Amino acid sequence: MAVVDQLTSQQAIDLENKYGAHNYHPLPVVLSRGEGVYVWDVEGKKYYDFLSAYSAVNQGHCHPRIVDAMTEQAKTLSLTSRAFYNDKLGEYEKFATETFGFDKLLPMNTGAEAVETALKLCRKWAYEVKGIEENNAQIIVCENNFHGRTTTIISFSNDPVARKNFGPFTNGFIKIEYDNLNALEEALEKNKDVAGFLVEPIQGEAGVYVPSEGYLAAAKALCVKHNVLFIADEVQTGIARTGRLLATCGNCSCADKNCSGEPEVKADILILGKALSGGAYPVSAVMANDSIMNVIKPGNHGSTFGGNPIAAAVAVAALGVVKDENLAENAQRLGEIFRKELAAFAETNDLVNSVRGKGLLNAILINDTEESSTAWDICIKLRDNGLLAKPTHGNIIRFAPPLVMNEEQLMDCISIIKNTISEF
Ligand code: IF1
Repeated sequence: MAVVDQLTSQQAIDLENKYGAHNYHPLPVVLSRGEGVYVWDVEGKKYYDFLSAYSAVNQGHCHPRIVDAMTEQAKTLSLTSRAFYNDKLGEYEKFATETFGFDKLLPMNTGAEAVETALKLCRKWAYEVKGIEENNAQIIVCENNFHGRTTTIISFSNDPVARKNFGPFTNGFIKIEYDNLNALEEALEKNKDVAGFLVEPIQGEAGVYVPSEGYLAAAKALCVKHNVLFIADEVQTGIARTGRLLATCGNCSCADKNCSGEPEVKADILILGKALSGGAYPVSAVMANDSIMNVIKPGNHGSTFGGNPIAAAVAVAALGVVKDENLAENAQRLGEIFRKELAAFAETNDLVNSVRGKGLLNAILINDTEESSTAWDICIKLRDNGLLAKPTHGNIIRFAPPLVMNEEQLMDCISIIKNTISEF
């Protein structure tokens, strides 16, 4: 059988199982096309995508403006490496730093690489600006974090599945409870060598765990007091997902009237990935002001593909879509409808305990144990009914559709979700 023939779902699954490493356990659906909020499987069945590739496809699948920018640039110049300048990178860096309110940007490709970059930047700043003695810098992280898969990043994960038999690990991290200001204050007061505090504004993998109101602002204030860098991993929460351009608002240009936000939360080091490209291409970035970013000198850090012309053109288009289509506002408005509807449903349904989230990053808690297969079974039924979502742990289902969804589509999805769960 030639690989170019259209495979059935089962054939595609069999190929992956036989020839691919088994590092995932995908929901059994084989997708071959996407447009906006929809994806289609190889048999032509249409689904609402409620994962958005873990919030990478905020702008919707195959957004024409992003695809055009990518194909145009691919035909013109794809990669120069950073051994030479290219005519797209500077333009992108200007646009992105102005959008998010930072002096400088360091371009990378994946989220994990950007987190690594932020950690290196923070350590270097600690030694060269803050004056911590070399090799002593500590970075505070949170329990149940998810920041990626590299050896250093899993060094401070507490997920046994992600860590087991991958040691030895990297030192220099202090783990504290998330959403606990006392724990942060205590860690800062006990250790004079703290360089940074790395935090997700909402913990995604932990099950869309939204911290208490005011937590991030107070944490930032503690960091300021102790001359410690506040490092926001907005790989998942960033780029309009939570109803604002950033969950740590910064120079928010989301034009959102509800953006009382917590503007004083602005990160010292901001980490973006995923939706920075609208899911079209791996693009990640670290942003900071000069007093921090200028510790990085030629040769200190880099990447063959980081800042390549396609990535730059794609990111400019992807950020343009977020602005011009008011995706932050839309996520804010639809998110409120989604949570209101599902909270009301939870009142009447024994299987759904509660709904939580911000903007269009939401999750429902299923009334069963983490070891149960209930959430998985519901996701299979949702698939049959035309909506794709993935459980996180055994009893949480994450709902994160593309932000280009309209209200009518959302109401359609809400009835699919309610009807499916009612069938159980
Ligand atoms: C996988 C979760 C989501 C991230 C934050 C950095 C990264 C991620 C806050 C690394 C990546 C992903 C990767 C994906 C599963 C996933 C995930 F369930 F694990 F938590 F999105 F919800 N910081 N998140 O969420 O970015 O290197 O992957 O580009 O399979 O590992 P990356």
